[in-house]
Amino acid sequence: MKKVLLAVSVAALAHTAQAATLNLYCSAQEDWCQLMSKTFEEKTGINVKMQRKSSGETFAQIRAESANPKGDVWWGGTGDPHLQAAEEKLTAPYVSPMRGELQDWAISQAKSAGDRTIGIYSGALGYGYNADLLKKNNLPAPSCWKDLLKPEFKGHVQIANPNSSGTAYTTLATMMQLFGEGGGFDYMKGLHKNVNQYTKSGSAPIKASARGESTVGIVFMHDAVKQAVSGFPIKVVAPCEGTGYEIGSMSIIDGARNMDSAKKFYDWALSADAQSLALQVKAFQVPSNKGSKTSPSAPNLASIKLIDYDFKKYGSSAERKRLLKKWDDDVSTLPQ
Ligand code: S7P
Repeated sequence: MKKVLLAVSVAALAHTAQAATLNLYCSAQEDWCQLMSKTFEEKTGINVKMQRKSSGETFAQIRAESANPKGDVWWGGTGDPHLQAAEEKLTAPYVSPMRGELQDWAISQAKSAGDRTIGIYSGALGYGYNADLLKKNNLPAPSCWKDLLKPEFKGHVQIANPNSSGTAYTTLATMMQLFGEGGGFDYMKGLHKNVNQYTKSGSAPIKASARGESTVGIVFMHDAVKQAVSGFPIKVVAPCEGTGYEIGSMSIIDGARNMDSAKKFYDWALSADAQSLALQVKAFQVPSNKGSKTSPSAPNLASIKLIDYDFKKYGSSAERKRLLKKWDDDVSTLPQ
């Protein structure tokens, strides 16, 4: 009898252990996604299954799986697609007890989305260039967005595809806000002439610059700083006309199968300890928890000319669809 009871309790324990799982969709940089997963797993014993995909790709996956959700939490990636997911009710409302520790901009992001998402970090868009390649090609040092349209930069600029990448969608939306819709699309068309490749991931262009494969990479400035502090000859530019920024976000997926694990991860990911892990992988975004550690290498947002980014407009599903279609039809099809 004792043996039977023991077997039953061992089976019950195994079942509990199996049930403690978290399916994490991660849209920040790969090494940060891995560190967050591993640390959470060590702290809680919850088994984390993590998939890293760019922001636009993750959004498309969550939408495609909405009848039978497979993910529990979407952590990281630009805020616009998180807002679009909230609007389409693909993500679930949740008010974390950690909210009181956050910056106002992170809470505003939550409030504007009916608590279906929240800000976890912030960062300004810009670009970086390989100073050695610039010199080798006799190119003038760029300091403005418009410098990247100069004919001598033909074949020297890399940016991601805005359909898959949140970084590139932020760039598209930033040009609309800096130069107006007509001027913004003219800018994207001019840039297209100089682009050597549209990558899937937003940070890939600056990695290519670091490796000496391409001169300029349009990315979030913190992604360029990461390459510079890693010893590559990358110079970071905050464009003279001003620039857009992101509120990197986190959301719980509506219908998450592991809701308890999802809430545990969500609360932990908002803590100062979890957010301070970023520095271990040279992730220099501005953290949303006021008590998190920051680095002197991180771009100082207060010293950058930031636009008043319209998250409501550019975070709406209809506007994203419209802009991406126009980019697909009018820009990506042009000869280079
Ligand atoms: O690498 C960090 C980061 O720039 O990546 C996120 C980005 O959206 C993910 O890449 P995609 O552009 O490919 O979507 C940003 O949120 C984050 O700051």
